[in-house]
Amino acid sequence: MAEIWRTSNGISWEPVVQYGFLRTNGYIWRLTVYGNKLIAGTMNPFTGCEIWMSETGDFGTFEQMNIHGMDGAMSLPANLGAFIDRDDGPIVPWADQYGVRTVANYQGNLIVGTASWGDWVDRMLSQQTDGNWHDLSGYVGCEIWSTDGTLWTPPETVEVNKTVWDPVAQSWVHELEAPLGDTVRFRCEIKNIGLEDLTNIVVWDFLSHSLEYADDATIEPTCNVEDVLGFGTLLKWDLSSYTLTPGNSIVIKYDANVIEKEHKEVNFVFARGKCGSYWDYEWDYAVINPTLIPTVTSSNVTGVETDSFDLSEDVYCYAKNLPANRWVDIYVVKNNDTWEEGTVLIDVINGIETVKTQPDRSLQNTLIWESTLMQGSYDIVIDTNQNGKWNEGEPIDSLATTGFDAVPEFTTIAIPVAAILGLLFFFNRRKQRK
Ligand SMILES: [Ca+2]
Ligand SMILES: [Ca+2]
Ligand SMILES: [Ca+2]
Repeated sequence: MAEIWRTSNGISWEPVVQYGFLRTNGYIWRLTVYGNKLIAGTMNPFTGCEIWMSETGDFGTFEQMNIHGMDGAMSLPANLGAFIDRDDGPIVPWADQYGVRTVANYQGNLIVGTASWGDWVDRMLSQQTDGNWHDLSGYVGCEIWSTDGTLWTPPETVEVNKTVWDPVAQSWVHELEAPLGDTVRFRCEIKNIGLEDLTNIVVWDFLSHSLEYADDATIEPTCNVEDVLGFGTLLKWDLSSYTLTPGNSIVIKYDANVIEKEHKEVNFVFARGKCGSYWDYEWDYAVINPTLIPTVTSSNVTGVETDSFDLSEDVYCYAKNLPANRWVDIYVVKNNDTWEEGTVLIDVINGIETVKTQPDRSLQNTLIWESTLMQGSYDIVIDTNQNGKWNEGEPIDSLATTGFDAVPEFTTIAIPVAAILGLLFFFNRRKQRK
């Protein structure tokens, strides 16, 4: 995000603005002096240009003096695909005035000329989409604004909070580790913290492609679900039938399945509304970290990891990091060290165990094979999605080695060995007698 630095000798520099004023300001597009104030005009294609001023130029002294996008207007209906030269994807409202393009100090007034991008997108898309003219420029164009420099403070209107349910901590959190195959529950709260009614509310929630919407949101009307060019899913709730009085909230909860595990996922929610005559927006995000690796471990009756069992022993197993509160099937299969996606599971004792995982994602010590065992080498598989096949991410004890061995007991091997030793002893004695 954009920064402003200053120096008094051209050698040593210090920052006076960092992180784009903590908003989505990508450029400081214009700097000027007006009165005794330092004025910074930004480019902010997401929510509209901003103008900040400081009377000293010191770090932390800048204050916003305009409404984002000059009047908060976000009426440009742009396809998300426009960002990658395509004319598809969900339509999102974009800031009409995205940048402070030029400034002048004229007759005591600060004059600002803005930039708008409808025409640019039209021309870009026209080239890329067989001359199709989308007429975004028909909605908006650049503007000139003038101010006497009175500081304008944006009112507080919307507050957005996005969290995800942590089944272990039993609380709503902003970041969660979740295993592949898990179902996570999101909560989006949109609160009116302003002094007037909040209307025209629209909520956009972006799920990246590692997450799959479970179509169970706790609000009416249902959301519009759109694919975002293979990057994920955009859930859009048009809540214009709601009027949110000051201090009140709308809460949307919904489930999503974790279907990929490669990336840390940042899931955004944006809410826009009109408070009195002022259009405002706010956003928040929750992070899903699909890094917990599920495991299953062969164990004995006391829950101690065991890899070798007498034929007269019972075999147990325990597991960790499974999807919470989920019915799963446990298979004991012949040892396999070259597992492939979709391998059919054949239980050696024809009696799979179907059990429910704990809220903390564990599976307590569970009896999976009652004696007498058959001699051999085995794997234990937890079929998390109960489809009778092994799927990527389902735990195995163990993938590339033997899960556990069932071996004859000491007494049954001991007798033949003692007999052989006895015979050798017998023959030796006979030899000596000769
Ligand atoms: Ca194996
Ligand atoms: Ca499976
Ligand atoms: Ca084992």
